Amino acid sequence: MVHKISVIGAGNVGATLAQRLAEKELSKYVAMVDVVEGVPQGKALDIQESAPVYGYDTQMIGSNTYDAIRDSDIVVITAGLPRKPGMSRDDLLDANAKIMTQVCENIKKEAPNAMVIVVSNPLDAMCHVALQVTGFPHRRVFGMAGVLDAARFRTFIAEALDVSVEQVQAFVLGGHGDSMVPLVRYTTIAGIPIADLLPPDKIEQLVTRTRNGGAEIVQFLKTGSAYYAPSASVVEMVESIVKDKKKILPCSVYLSGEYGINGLYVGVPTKLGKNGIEQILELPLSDQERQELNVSIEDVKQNVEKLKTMVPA
Ligand code: NAI
Ligand code: 2OP
Repeated sequence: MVHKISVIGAGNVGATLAQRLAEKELSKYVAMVDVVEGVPQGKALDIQESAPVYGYDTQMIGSNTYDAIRDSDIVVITAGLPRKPGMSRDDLLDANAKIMTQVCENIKKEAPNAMVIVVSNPLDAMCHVALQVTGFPHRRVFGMAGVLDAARFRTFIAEALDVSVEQVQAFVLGGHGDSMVPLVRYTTIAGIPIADLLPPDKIEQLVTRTRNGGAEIVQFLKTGSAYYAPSASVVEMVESIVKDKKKILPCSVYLSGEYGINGLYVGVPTKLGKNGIEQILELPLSDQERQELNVSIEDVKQNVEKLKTMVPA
């Protein structure tokens, strides 16, 4: 157990995440900060009052000011706008870059030793803002997306084969956008390659559904985007750090030459432990996978280029 985990943004993802963290007792304190007065306080109290029934001793803090996150071990950023039907994640760039800048200035001041997990979209570009504003080492600033995208791919595969989702392993590379790259060749069911169990056209359908997984939920909800699977995905990352499990998880990380990419946040397999990103794993890619990754990288690069005109260096 660590001392404190803080969640910035007490909206759908942030509050659900705070609840899940509290229930797992991964830290003594879970703090939530939001700009809307009363919301983090009310949600924190509500989660606290579930503790006697559910059985946990995590202490909840809700606040509109950043002294609440002082000395956090981990800070998760979920502050920002979610997309609405018809919007892409990239449409959030301008507004969320400004929110992210303000949030990260406060994290730098109040929790200078924290690990920062970015959730706000567009994810990979927001990681750049977080790195630039905090000035923290690369291993302490990374983003959640691949765990969620892989979880969606795993869900659809398990459904198609009518097998336990626990036995489906999958990896999704690249940026958290429509051009993400579900890696079919590295996807297995109880160790059996998916290509041995499903025909190519069915696999292609599942890949497409995964790429559109976020939009599928937005179409249903209409007023916001997914939050149950996203918050569960952050918990898997936090747990790997807190318990030093060293799980291999896809995270958006700053690449310095890996996969031939320099100075860009992209989703790749990483080892996640008590020091944050402890290793970046370089998988051999086929020509087609490489091509698809290049398309995804270009999309991330375009957002980062746009950021340079918005966020002061
Ligand atoms: P939401 O609208 O329910 O919650 C966002 C919260 O941020 C609101 O409570 C709002 O008051 C707060 N906020 C706004 N400006 C703030 C500031 N300056 N400081 C502190 N709090 C501030 O949205 P939701 O559904 O929780 O999504 C949050 C973000 O996470 C969105 O950008 C969404 O696109 C992204 N997301 C990313 C995922 C991923 O896989 N990386 C998955 C799901 C959501
Ligand atoms: C998702 O994939 C909105 O990025 C978020 O659901």
